[in-house]
Amino acid sequence: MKSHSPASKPSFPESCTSLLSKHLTDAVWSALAEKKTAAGFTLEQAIRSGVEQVDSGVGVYAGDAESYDLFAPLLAPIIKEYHGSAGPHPATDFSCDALPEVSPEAASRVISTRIRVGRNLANFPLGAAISRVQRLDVEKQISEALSNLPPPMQGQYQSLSTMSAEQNESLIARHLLFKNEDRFMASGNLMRDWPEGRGLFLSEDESFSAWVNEEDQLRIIALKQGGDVRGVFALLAEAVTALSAQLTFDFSEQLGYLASCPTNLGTSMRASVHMSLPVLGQNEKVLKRHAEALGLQVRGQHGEHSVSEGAVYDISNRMRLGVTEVAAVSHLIHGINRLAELDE
Ligand code: ADP
Ligand code: DAR
Repeated sequence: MKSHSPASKPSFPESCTSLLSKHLTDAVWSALAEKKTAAGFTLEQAIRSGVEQVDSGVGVYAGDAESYDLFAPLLAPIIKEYHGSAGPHPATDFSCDALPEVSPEAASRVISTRIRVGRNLANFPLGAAISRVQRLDVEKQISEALSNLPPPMQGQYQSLSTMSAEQNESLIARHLLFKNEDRFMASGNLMRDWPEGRGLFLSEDESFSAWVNEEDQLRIIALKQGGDVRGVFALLAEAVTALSAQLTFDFSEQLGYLASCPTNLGTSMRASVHMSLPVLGQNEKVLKRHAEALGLQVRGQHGEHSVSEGAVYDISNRMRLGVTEVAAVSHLIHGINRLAELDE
C-alpha cells in the first residue's frame, strides 16, 4: 500500500471500480481525513481495505456505530448506490404467509437454500475496531444466548481455537463455517487475534447455525437442502426472535441493523439458493446481466469471491436496506422463478 500522509488522498488504479474509489472525492477527503470517532476509529482505517485491495467492490468497513454518522459524507452515497436506498429502514417483518411460491421450474433447479442475517451487539465497537478483550466478551455473551435456544435450534458452540484442522476444513467444505482467510477483511483489520474469540454454533440437525466474530459479531443462519424457502425463512425467524429476546443489537431507524460492511445494513439479510443453471451458465456474463437486472447477486458455490462449478451458482438478493425481511426473500423468489424461465 502506498503510504500517504493524512494530507494526501490515496489514489486508485484506473482498473479500480470500488464504490470507495468512486465516492472518495477530494471534498470528502478534506472534510473527513482528520476525523476520528470517540473510539478513535479514523477514515484511514475505514478505507484501508479498499486502498490495499484495489479489486474491492465496496472497499470500506465501519469501526463502530458512530462511523456511519461521522463518515456519512463518504458512506451515505456508497450505501445509496449499493442498496438503492439510504433508509429510513422499515420495521422488521418476518411474516412467512406473504411469501410467493417457488415455481416448479425453479424448485427443480434449487439444490439448497440458505438465509442469514448479521447482527452486532449494541455498545461494542464493530470488528475493525473491537479490542481483544471486548471480542472475548462478545463471544461469551453470544455463546451463552445460543446455549439457551429451544428446539429445533438446540446444539453446541465450538470455538475455532479448539477445533481440529480436519473438523474446520470439513465444516467449511460443507458450507457451514466461514473461511480462515479473507484478504479484504484482513486489510480492514477484522482478522486481528484470529482465531481467538471466533466460533460456530451448530444445531443437532445442522439446519441452524451461528457464526461468532467473523465479519460481524453474529451471523444467524438457516440452511436446508432443497428449495423450501418458506421453511428456511421460518426457521431463521424463530432463531432471530429467540436471540433478540436475550441480546441487544445495534439498530438505527435510518440504517436498520448496523454491520461492519455497508452492504450488510438494514435487514442484513442475504437469502441465497444454490441453483443449477446449465443454459444460462454457458455465458456467465449474460447470467450476471440477467441477475443484476432482477436485483440479484451471483456468487460461486463456496461463497463470496469463489468460482462456480458445474453451472451451479449462489443466487441471492442484493438489496438489504430499505426493504423488510419478507420483501427481500420475496424478491429472491420472484428472481429465481424468472431465471428458471430464462434457463429453459
Ligand atoms: P455470507 O456473506 O452470507 O456468509 P458467503 O458468500 O461468505 O455468504 O457464503 C458463506 C458460506 O455459505 C459459503 O460456504 C457458501 O458456500 C455457503 N452458502 C451460501 N449460500 C448457500 C446455499 N444456498 N446453499 C448452501 N450453502 C450456501
Ligand atoms: N470484499 C469487500 C466487501 C464486499 C461485500 N461483502 C462483504 N461484506 N462480505 C469488498 O469491498 O469487495
